[in-house]
Amino acid sequence: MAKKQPNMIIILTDDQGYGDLSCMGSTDHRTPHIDSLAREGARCTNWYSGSPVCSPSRASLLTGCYPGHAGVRAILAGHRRATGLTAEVPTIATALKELGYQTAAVGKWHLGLKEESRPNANGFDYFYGFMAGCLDYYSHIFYWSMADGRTNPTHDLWENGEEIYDNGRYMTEMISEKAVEKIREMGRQEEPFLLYVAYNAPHYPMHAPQKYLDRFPDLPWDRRIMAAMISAVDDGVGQIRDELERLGIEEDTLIFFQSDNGPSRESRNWLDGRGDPYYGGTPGSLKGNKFSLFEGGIRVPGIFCWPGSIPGGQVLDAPCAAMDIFPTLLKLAGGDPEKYAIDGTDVMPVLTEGAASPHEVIYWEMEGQTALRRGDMKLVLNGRLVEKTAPTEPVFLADLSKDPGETVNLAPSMPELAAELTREALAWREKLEAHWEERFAQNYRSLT
Ligand SMILES: [Ca+2]
Repeated sequence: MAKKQPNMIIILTDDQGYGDLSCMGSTDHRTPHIDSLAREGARCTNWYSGSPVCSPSRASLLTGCYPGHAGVRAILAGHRRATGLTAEVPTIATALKELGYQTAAVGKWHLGLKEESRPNANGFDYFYGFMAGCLDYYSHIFYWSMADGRTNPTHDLWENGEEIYDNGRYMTEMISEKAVEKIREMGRQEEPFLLYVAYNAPHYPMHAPQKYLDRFPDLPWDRRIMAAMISAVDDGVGQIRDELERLGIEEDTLIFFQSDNGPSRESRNWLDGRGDPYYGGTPGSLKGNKFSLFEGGIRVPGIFCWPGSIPGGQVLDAPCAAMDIFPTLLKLAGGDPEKYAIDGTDVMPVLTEGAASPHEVIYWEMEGQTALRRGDMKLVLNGRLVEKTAPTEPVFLADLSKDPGETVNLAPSMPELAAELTREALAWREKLEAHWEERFAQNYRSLT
């Protein structure tokens, strides 16, 4: 019999492509532990992130809102005054804490560095990790903005509000170790826990210890480092599961796994000085990469595992999104999603009863791009494939049931539907812009 209020573990990977797990069809990666979550749980093949980039995607996951309703619509800066999420928009940690949960976040935050945007100010009792967008895996220094001269390299490793140093250790292993430690500590208490484990792998810089590289001796170098970084995460997932088993709380604990956005082709992935795109990650058969509102940028692996409560071995194709995590977890904890101004919906009926998607429409926006999915029809306005490129078409319409790779633009042959969906997408965007202007824009004008 599972505990009345289950423990919940959210595991997030960073810039990990739809195709880069063996359970998602990869033939050259090996991810046995993540695959076991899928085998013993439900693997969602139409799971979506809230955004094709880091910060808005995380904001949507943690708040249950579209990024524009959560107050985070762009990749946030990495200096220590950087604005981001504020307590004005509650996170799932805030909500579960009110229901008696212990709450902890381990790994990458990327939702702001100024005091009121930090994890401890947004519902997490405990935080260990870093708060900027990425970091050197061994020195734990944020080097991202060096080239533009605006930000100096910044050391970025924290335990709650205190800066700590642990130079030379591999970040992925540090995250796994701390996650296990927190499970051991929180799992022994009477109160249930929420643990958010946000790996920064396989986000650049592409670093992996030799022991993981040695697992993939025959792959080309760019693919090999990607496989090694994900393999290190996979080991961590195994350690997390082992700890739950050791404590005998597997059936009391729901695990959710997803990636925050599609694979990055940014040239800064690659340290060979040529500045050319990196091809180590793959969206599988989907089109587009990180930054794109085509499927490759936003459709991500989504896996739920809760032995005894969510039937195992399921492969589900109902379109659902990261914003659904907040209401789903809240309801399981005995809370009422109706009390929160959110955009997501409880997806337990999808996971346990084979129900259809609770969403008639799901929307996305990223700078000049706007997109929606209604049923199997997907519309992308000004869609681009990667960052800093021109849109491929002003209006792109695809039927994902027949063409998940968005290869054929149906807009010319279905002009009425294309026009109708365009009006709908633009009306949503207009409303969101007005809401943003009224509620959040000022926060960003002063300090980003
Ligand atoms: Ca990311």
